[in-house]
Amino acid sequence: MKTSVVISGSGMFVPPHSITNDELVASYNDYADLTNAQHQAQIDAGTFQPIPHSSADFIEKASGIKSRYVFVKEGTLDIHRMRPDIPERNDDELSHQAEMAVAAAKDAMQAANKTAADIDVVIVSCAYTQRSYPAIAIEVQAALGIEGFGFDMLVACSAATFGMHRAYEMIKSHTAKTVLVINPELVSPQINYKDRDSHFIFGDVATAMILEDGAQADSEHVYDVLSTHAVTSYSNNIRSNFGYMSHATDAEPYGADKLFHQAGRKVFKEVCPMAAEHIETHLSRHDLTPDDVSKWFLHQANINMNTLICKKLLGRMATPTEAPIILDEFANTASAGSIIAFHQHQKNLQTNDYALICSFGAGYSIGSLVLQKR
Ligand code: CO8
Repeated sequence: MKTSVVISGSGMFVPPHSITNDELVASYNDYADLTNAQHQAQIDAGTFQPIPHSSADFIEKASGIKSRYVFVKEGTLDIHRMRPDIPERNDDELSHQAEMAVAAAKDAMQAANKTAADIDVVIVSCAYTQRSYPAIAIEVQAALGIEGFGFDMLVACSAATFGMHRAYEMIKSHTAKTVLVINPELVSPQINYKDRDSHFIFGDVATAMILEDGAQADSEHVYDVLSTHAVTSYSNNIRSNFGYMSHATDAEPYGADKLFHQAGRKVFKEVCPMAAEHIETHLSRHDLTPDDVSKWFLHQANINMNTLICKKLLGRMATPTEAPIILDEFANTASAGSIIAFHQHQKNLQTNDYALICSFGAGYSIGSLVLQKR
C-alpha cells in the first residue's frame, strides 16, 4: 500500500506587541521631519531630496495591512533608533527565534496528539535564521526533547511550503514517520523602518505544522496532502544582501541594501501570473480545476495580489470564506502567512473538501500543497 502523507496539526505563536499603521506612520513622519530639518541647508541648495511623509491610508489601500505584531516593540518607533532594541542573549539561553519556534511547535504537537517521542525530524524553515550555526532546528529539538535530527532551511516567503515539501518527501520515502516543520518568522530586525516604501510591510509570528504518515494519524482535523509542487525562478526584485561576507568585503553591514528591499510594482506584476499558472498546473495533476477548491490558503503579502490571483483562477472575486485574509492583522509574515490562514480557517472544511496552500515571493519561489480533508 502506498504511504499517504497528512497534515495532522498546526500551531502558532503570536508575539505580545502590535503596532498599528497610525503608530508606525506617526513615528516615520517625525523621523522624516527631523531628518529634513537637519538637512535644511542642503535641501535649500538642492543637494538633498526632502524625505516625503508616509500615509496610513496609502498603506491600507496599497496592501490591505492595518497592523502587525512584533517580537520587541521597544526601539522600533524611537525616531533616534528606528529598529527594535532586542537584548542579546547568552549562548546558554534559548535564542529568540528558538523561543518563538518552541511555542508554535508545542501548539501544533498538541493539535496533532503528538509528544516529543513521536517526532523524528525538526525542520526550521523561514526567511532568516538569527545565526549560521548551530542550526535553530537543533536547538529547538533539544528544547523539546526530540530525538532524531533537525536542520534549517531558508527559502524566504516560500520557506514554509518548501519545508513541508521536504517533510512530505521524507515521509513518502520512509526516512521519517512524523516531521515537525516550524516557521519562526522574526523579520522585524531586517526591516528598514527609514524606508517609506517598505517600513509597513512585515510583522513577526511563528507557525508550525505536523506532517505524518496518514496510517497513524489520530487527531481531530486531518488533511491528506495529495501532492506538493515547487518552482523557483531567479529575480533581483526582492533582495537582502546581509550576510557573513560583510566582514571581508568591508561593506557597511547595515546599509540599506543589506536590509529587505524590493521593486514592489514589478514583483506584483510578475508574481501574480506566475502564481496563478503554478496553481492551475498543480491542480490539473489531480484532474481538479480551481472551481473544485473549497479553501485557498494563499500567501499573505498584499490583499490586491490575492484578489487578482483568485480572479484569474475563478473568473470572479473569491469570498473571504473561500480565500481568508489575515494580513490586515498580521501584515506580511514572510513564509508564515498562508500557514496562519490555514491555522485559523481550516476547521470548517468538510470531509472530502479540497484546499490549497500556496506561497509566492523572493527568489522568486512558489510552493503549493493540494489538500483533501479526511
Ligand atoms: N506612504 C505614502 N506613499 C507611499 C508610501 C507610503 N508608505 N510608499 C510608497 N508611496 C508612494 C510611492 O512613492 C509612489 O509615489 P509616486 O507615484 O509618486 O512614485 C506611490 O505611492 C505608489 O507606489 P507604488 O507603485 O510602489 O505602490 P503600489 O501600489 O505598488 O504598492 C506595494 C506598494 C504595497 C509594496 C505593492 O507593490 C506590493 O505589495 N507588491 C508586492 C510585493 C510583494 O509581494 N513582495 C513580497 C515581498 S516578501 C518576501 O518575498 C519575503 C522576503 C523575506 C522577508 C523579509 C522581512 C523583512
